[in-house]
Amino acid sequence: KMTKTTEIDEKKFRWEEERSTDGSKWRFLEHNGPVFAPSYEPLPDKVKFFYDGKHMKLSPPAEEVATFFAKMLDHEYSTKDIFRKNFFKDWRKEMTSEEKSKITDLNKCNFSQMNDYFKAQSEARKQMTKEEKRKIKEENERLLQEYGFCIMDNHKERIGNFRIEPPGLFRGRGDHPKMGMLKRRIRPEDIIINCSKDSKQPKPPPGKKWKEVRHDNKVTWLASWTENIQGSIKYIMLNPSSRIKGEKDWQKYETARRLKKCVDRLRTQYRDDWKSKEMRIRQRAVALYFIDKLALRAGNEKEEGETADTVGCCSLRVEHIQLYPKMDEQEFVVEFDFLGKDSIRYYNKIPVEKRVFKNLQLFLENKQPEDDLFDRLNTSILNKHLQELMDGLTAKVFRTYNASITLQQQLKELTTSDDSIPAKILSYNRANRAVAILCNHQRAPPKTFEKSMQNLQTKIDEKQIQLSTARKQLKAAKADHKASHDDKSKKTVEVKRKAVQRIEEQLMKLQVQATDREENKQIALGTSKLNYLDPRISVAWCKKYAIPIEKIYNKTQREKFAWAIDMAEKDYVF
Ligand SMILES: *[C@@H]1O[C@H](CO)[C@@H](O)[C@H](O)[C@H]1NC(C)=O
Ligand SMILES: *[C@@H]1O[C@H](CO)[C@@H](O)[C@H](O)[C@H]1NC(C)=O
Ligand SMILES: *[C@@H]1O[C@H](CO)[C@@H](O)[C@H](O)[C@H]1NC(C)=O
Ligand SMILES: *[C@@H]1O[C@H](CO)[C@@H](O)[C@H](O)[C@H]1NC(C)=O
Ligand SMILES: CC(=O)N[C@H]1CO[C@H](CO)[C@@H](O)[C@@H]1O
Repeated sequence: KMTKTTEIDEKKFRWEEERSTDGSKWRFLEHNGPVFAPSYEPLPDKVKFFYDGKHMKLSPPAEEVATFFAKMLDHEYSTKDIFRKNFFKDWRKEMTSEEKSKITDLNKCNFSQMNDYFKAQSEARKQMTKEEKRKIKEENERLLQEYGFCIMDNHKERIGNFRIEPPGLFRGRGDHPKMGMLKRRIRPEDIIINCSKDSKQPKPPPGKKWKEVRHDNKVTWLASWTENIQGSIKYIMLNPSSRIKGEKDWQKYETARRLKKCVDRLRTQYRDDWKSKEMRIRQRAVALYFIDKLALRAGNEKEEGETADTVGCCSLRVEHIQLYPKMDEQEFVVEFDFLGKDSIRYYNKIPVEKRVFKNLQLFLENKQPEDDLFDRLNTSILNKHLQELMDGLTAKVFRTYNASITLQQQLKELTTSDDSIPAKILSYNRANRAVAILCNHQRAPPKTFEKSMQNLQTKIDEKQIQLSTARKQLKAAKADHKASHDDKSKKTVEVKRKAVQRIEEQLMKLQVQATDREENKQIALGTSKLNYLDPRISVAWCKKYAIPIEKIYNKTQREKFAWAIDMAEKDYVF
């Protein structure tokens, strides 16, 4: 078992930053080595090889190489002179001296039983039962989990090609002069391992040794060997997509997690700044409060002016807010109404702290509706200030932080362990919706909304009729059993009871789906899911409640979040 990612400490995190300056590619590399091709299983005795018309039992090494040729009998290669010549030469090297002296002419070899045998086997594979297929899938999954990942610095990374190719006959492109040569089996003794000194080094198979173990952090290969045909060096490397793609995403959420650690300090500071003697500092502090509390955008200088009249926090104008010393039962209420990014209306009424309210009144003094609310502030000033507060901090980090922490809290609040899977997924979507509302990710109801709701309702109605029929049948069966008390009627009762149960479950699923769709009418879940929610929270939730990940992430999303899915920690806390 590998060291758990969470155990990799802060030190290694700092290495990450140093590493770019000293030319090394990594500071820590741990993996379990390659997966070797399964060893050769001799053919059953009934599968015979004939030389010059006579049966001959081959030694296992010679037989193995013979099977490579036998498998290719139907292929054009096996008729080509160079291929046959190269094969025969290499095959003879694997033979015992007795075999060598007997087998001198490839044309006298009869591989047809072997060929038939492999054809039958491949037929059988196509006819495999579900159970057999499942077993194979499980075994592949086990290998993937054990060998398919490495830890490079503080990342768990997918390895591209951790399985070593099985031996066989070299084909090459076109009329390659080496075609037909034996591509040797790669053994542990051929493998150079590259990993870090302080990692758990991969173990060679029992009784075997690696050729060498190196610790070269200037390269990203995990293992290498020299293949025998061309003499070229082969490498086991990381899956190219995982690191480059995942790293930026991962970093974004790590930054948000760093904000979590220092947000209290920032809050204390901006509250102090509300009392500053300097107007520019007060404005900055109130803007920061909005960004923190309302997940407002800073306001993108580029977008403003050019496109529609959209604003962000720094570019709010007097006309965009209304102050109410008292509204309904609440004091110091601010009403926001403006067009935000992508011309989506932002409308919100929230009570604010008294000092914020007083400051806003001050900012509004002697101003016209079209004047800037924060006349001493612009986006670059605010962003610069954020940078000073915390490395990498932007308004977006506040959104990411608030969205992720809200999802985590909501999931905890809404999920009930005894719920069915559909009910749990409804809870998940509700938690996701809470975040989308927070981020103001609204949408117009889709055009097809009414129609698809109607379709769903029809299905529900049909299911309900089906259910009442099934219940009647169950009742009748029970009555029948009461009268006769025989085994047959008892069985019928059981069958009918199961049917009722099944239909009830189906009905529940449809009803949950309808609720979900209705609640989702005007909210776009995709944006927050893709951009603001630390996927590790969702992955951990799925793990914890045994929900298949496919239920919450579709294929594209699963690819984007592969880095988080691979890490899959049940007790991950944002
Ligand atoms: C090869 O052996 C099979 C029997 O296993 C036989 O039917 C076939 O005729 C043989 N082929 C040749 C070319 O001798
Ligand atoms: C996130 O935003 C909401 C809504 O504005 C706010 O009430 C809440 O305090 C924020 N949560 C955190 C942890 O910052
Ligand atoms: C923001 O304000 C600062 C200081 O007043 C000024 O130097 C800078 O040019 C302004 N930036 C923009 C984009 O308006
Ligand atoms: C997955 O969902 C997103 C919305 O979040 C959508 O844009 C995308 O097309 C979906 N992809 C697939 C393969 O269904
Ligand atoms: C797989 C492998 O061996 N990778 C590198 C390990 O380190 C040596 C140098 O020490 C490199 O030459 C290898 O390419």
